[in-house]
Amino acid sequence: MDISLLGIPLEAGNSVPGTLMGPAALRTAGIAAMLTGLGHEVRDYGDVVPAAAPANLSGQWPTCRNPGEIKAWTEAIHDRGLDVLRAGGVPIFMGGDHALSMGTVAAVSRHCHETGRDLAVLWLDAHADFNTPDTTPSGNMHGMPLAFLTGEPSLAGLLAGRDLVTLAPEAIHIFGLRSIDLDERMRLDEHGIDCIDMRAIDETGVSNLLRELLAKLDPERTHLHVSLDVDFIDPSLAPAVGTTVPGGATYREAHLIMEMLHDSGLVGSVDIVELNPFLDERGKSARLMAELAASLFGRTVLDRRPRPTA
Ligand code: 5AB
Ligand code: MN
Ligand code: MN
Ligand code: MN
Repeated sequence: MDISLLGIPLEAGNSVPGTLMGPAALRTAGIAAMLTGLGHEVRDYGDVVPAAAPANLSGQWPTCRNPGEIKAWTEAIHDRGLDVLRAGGVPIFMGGDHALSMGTVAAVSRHCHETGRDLAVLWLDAHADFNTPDTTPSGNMHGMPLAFLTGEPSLAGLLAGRDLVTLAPEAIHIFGLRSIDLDERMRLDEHGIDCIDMRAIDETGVSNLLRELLAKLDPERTHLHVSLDVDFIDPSLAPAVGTTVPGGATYREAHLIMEMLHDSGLVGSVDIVELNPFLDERGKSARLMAELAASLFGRTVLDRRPRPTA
């Protein structure tokens, strides 16, 4: 398989500095070599560079932090992401905070529209990222990408001059939830978004829930975009994140999800977001995220055994 790496050193969408080092940490953890070792053709496209942020956008978005930067990044990520998608292969977008998904998923959505595929989005996250400038408790725009992508009018100006192919609420599956804001919860209900929280995972198990979800997708038409927020994983395993919430996915749950996604053959693009190496413990979160990427692209435990001779 052809895999494209694109670094997105964004940190304007959150309030803890350090996610700009995320792409470098994933590279240092050896993500490219791991994927190459599985037999894939890996091409690293380097990092997205945004245009200068337009000034004076705080008037348009008074409740948001760094709206000008986020607008400049969203446009640059969308344009570069689209180039990478059109070049073929499966992109891994390496972040960077989760506001980057406004650009990556917008690009994927446009690409699916152009190539006649149905887009489904699996959002692996402790949070729902469905706030708007009106509901945000923090002003941090990494809590808003799913609102933007579903066409929230107050955020539409973040992608000027390119038509956003909006996501239908039915296309979104949030998995791993354990921290939602009050107004955000009302919005999720209103839009009827599929939310699988940690209690459901505890009671039913990740394999049953994920199998059920994947069975609903048409294997002939679906492009599945996986957006993996580091805080989906339990903070004891992945401490390198500014928004830790206890009670996250275990090591085996996270790997099992990746293995099942690989087996489905549906994954067409991936975000790995929110990694903040400044908060890491001797690289363990970065290494875990790189290893999860390897599982997502076919690494299995059994493959390490010597092949039986014929
Ligand atoms: B993340 C919170 N809901 O809007 C907000 O890490 C947290 O991309 C958002 O999932 C977390 O500020 C955004 C309280
Ligand atoms: Mn997130
Ligand atoms: Mn999160
Ligand atoms: Mn986070």
